[in-house]
Amino acid sequence: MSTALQAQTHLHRVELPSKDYKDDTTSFWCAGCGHYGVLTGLLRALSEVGIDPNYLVSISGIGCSGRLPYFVRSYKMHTLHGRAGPVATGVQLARPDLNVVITGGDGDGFSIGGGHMPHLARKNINMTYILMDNHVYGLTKGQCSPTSRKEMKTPTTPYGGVEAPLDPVLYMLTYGATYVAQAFAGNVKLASQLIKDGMEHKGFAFINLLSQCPSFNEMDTAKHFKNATAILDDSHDVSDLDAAMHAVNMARREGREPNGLLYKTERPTLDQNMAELVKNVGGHKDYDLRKIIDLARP
Ligand SMILES: Cc1ncc(C[n+]2csc(CCOP(=O)(O)OP(=O)(O)O)c2C)c(N)n1
Repeated sequence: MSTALQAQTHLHRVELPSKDYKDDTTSFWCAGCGHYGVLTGLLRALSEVGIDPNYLVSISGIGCSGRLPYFVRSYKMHTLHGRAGPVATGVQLARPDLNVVITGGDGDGFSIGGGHMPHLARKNINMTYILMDNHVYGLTKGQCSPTSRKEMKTPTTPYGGVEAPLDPVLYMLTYGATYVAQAFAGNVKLASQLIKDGMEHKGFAFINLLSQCPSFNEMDTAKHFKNATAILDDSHDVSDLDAAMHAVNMARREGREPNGLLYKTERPTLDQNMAELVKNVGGHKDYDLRKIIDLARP
């Protein structure tokens, strides 16, 4: 693998303290919401990587989580429910020099937006996706989400659920994400470290942050997520996909949540593959769609 693929060589960097990445807009989540931890972790990571806010684009769908871009000093787009992925893909392909970060909820990413997730991962679109996973629909007041525990009672499942929850990290490992990590949002040190590494990773970086919803999820409290934490130790081989899946399955079997970097690999990103294709068909100036279609013919 060429060294060009190994790091985000193009990142525009500055030196700013994390407080300077905070937008003037006052954050307005409920008291005790885990999403505050995600925001603090992100602001710290931005400062540690030294991302130039002029080259940062923060994109979300709809949800309490969807408000996050308001609070970050960056270009920002609060898009449609579940559609942050396609919008962010367009931004990234049009301007590969920008640093694109998606933040969104478990409903946004894995219910209505679930059809987009495999494609962001398999195409290896160069961006950081932070899932703010509170196991519930927060904004619309507590309906069950695809990551809700079966035994949870909600306005849409008053007797408890009848569907098994899905596992975002197992899905992203299977879909081909090149960086997959998870942490409890209250562990801001680990969360910011994983976000930082994800931003420096060239490719699609997915970070699942377990975030308590004190208003609508009485089961998955901060205490629960903290107690369920199983930190991956140094013996875990992050280059081994089977080991990553095994680590998740083993932790789950014990009712725990693996925390740390699960998997990391390198392969060309979609914008690199497209640039290569354009080069092969005669350069950008002579860009000819017919030639591309001819090349694609069997
Ligand atoms: C097309 C469409 N369908 C449904 C909704 C209603 N809606 C808004 S946010 C949301 C789910 C929010 O849950 P989640 O994505 O998990 O984020 P959270 O609020 O928990 O952070 C829903 C169903 C909508 N805004 N647009």
